[in-house]
Amino acid sequence: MFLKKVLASAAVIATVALSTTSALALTVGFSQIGSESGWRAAETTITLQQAKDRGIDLKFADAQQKQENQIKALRSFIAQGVDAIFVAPVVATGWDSVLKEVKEAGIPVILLDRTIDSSDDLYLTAVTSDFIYEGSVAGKWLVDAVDGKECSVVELQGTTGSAPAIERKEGFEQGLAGSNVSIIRSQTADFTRTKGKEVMESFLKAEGGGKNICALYAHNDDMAVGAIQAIKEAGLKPGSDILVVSIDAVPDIFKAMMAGEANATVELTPNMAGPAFDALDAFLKDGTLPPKWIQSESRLYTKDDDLQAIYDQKKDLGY
Ligand code: GZL
Repeated sequence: MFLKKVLASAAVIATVALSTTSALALTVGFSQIGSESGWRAAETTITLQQAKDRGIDLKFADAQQKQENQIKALRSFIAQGVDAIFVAPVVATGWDSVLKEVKEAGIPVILLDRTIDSSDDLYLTAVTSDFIYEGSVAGKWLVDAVDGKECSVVELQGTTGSAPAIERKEGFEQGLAGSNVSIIRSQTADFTRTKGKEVMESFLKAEGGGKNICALYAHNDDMAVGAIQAIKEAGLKPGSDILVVSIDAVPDIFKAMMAGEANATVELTPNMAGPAFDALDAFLKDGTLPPKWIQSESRLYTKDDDLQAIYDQKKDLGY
């Protein structure tokens, strides 16, 4: 009888301790843009896994590419009393009002993979790449690839009004400066494969079936992969008749490069959550303020790299 009583009370103590621990588990609201690209699918997978590994209760909200849904999600996170908010802002403007509400609620905000035009006192830090640098790497690669010759480029832009679309365009133009490479057509395809194919079809039609087009620059690999399909359907060889350079370094662009259908990509890590959670931990633990920008690496991959090995390393990351 005595032993039973001891075991019962030990079970009670353990339950209380566990519930107390889980009650102390951090709760983070994550407003994700959507799943418009393979890269973003990987970012979501990695963020969910990072939260799980760290024992964090992650409240996930998919905005289906709409800013109003993100703003609603942020207000819901305030109402839920989360400890912190991560947001991947679909566009760069229109955040001041809701971020002031979040600040008044005393909830730290971390931006993932995109920046905003708001004052940086409205967020703890932004974990992103340097979009201008990415664009300039792509532009310089193309200038080298055509070796001084004239080259007419068509450009597939990312989501209109998003920081990566604005700055990858700016960086690419900087990379072309002083060369004989010029952009003859430029239009958004919203970072998706479907629209990348559609817009590339319109470019091909408008440019003599593509014979006037020397190269394609796409702000992400997904639009490039869609455009590659359109180039092939027009009877041309992507990667040779029309050079292809893009950004993200997702597995499918390595498949295209191995098939000779794409030429270069600039890597964007999908693991923005790791540095974000680390910065949040330090801030909540002892008030350590992170830099306002935590920059992720950007490196160029071309046919000179071990494409199969890189594909094998990336293919299981949730793209
Ligand atoms: C860039 C990120 C972009 C990716 C695209 O940091 O916001 O959004 O390059 C994605 O693939 O749609």
